[in-house]
Amino acid sequence: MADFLSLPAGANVELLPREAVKAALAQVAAFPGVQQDGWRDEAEVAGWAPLDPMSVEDVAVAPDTCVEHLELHGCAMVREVLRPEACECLKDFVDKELQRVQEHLATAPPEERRHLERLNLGSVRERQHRWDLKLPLAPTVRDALREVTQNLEKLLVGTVELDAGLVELSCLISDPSAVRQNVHVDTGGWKTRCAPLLTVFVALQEVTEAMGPTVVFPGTHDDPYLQQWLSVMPSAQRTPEQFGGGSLATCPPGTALVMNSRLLHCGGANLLAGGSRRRLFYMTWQKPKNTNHGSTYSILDALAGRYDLRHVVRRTPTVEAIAEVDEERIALEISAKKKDDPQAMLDFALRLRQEGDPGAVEWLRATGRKGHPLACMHLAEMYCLGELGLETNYEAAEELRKFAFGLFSHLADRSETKPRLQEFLENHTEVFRQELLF
Ligand SMILES: O=C(O)CCC(=O)C(=O)O
Repeated sequence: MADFLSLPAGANVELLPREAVKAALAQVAAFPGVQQDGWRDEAEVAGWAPLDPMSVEDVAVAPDTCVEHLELHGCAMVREVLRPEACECLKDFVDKELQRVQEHLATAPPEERRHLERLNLGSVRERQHRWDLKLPLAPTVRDALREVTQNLEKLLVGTVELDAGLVELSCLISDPSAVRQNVHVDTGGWKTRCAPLLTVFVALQEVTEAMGPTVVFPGTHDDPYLQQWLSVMPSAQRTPEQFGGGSLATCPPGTALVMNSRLLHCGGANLLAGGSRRRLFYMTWQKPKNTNHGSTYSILDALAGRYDLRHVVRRTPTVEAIAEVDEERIALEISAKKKDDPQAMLDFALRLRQEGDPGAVEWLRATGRKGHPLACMHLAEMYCLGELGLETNYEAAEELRKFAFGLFSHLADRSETKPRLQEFLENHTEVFRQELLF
């Protein structure tokens, strides 16, 4: 039993590659077609189209209406959150910073490249001609962060609360020839009690149709059926047409697109004919004690865990970091969020569990998918106790327990006759059929 508490030495951390799990899942579960218009009807009832822009004054004088709009549609546009001069300054800063990072990468020795890349660039989908540039808190960035946040203060406080943590600070850049992304969500979490993240994208120049604006699917953040369907759909099939076309977030410079992280969306194709560089400065806020697993968490390590909404909106001469932080916890969070070390992920998940954060369920599931038997055992225990939003379910607990033991034996088995991973998964379909690790 003592051996069982850790991953066997030499275990492959990509033990349960997503594709293999999905293949196993597809064999046991049949998903009916999506009701393409189901969520759009709701949007029409509101009478105020989802992407009809609000003004900064609307946010200040009628915050409740603006929060309701955001909660109903999962997105909202707000005009003039960043002044034109500030957009210009940040745009120049971003271009220079991207060039600096690219030059650095081009001259770095191959063994350092991967590390440098991870440090400075987020893992954006469809990387050709598209970058996710993590931003330092240089004065231009800091001032823009504060200006946007102050202008949206009541909308943010009304959704993620004043103590929300800053978990992303970055800029999406796409150049002509960038292809459209597949439709995706930034975080799942629809089966847990974990609140979604809130992302604010700010256009630093006009965004025209030819530049491949963000395409959003209003109302989809709240549709578990659709989210479940998306999670097993092959990426290539996730086209905007599959989900009813979507709405294009074209806009003048300085406009914010505020978005729930569970909303279906994608970056559009930046066309060679008529397109030009599109830069979206963005920040993501996390409601306290709601640590999602899915996000790419694009923020420089030096800034992670050190800024919250309360400090950023404060009318002080500069944006101050949180005075007292737990350095050890920040280090653990950074290492877990790289998502390549199942032990760090497990340690972080257990920390979240201790803190009463329902995100623990997502982190344990993700660590279980990485093949860590102990993550499955903790989940089993949480199903027994009905903890952090999970309903007590002894059958689920038993399936997870059996899976954990099976997994451990499979990992520990060094014999020639050991079944292939796919075979092992096929013999343990119940855990997938019941979606206990998703
Ligand atoms: O480029 C955009 O407009 C959105 C990008 C995005 O959704 C992503 O990279 O996850």
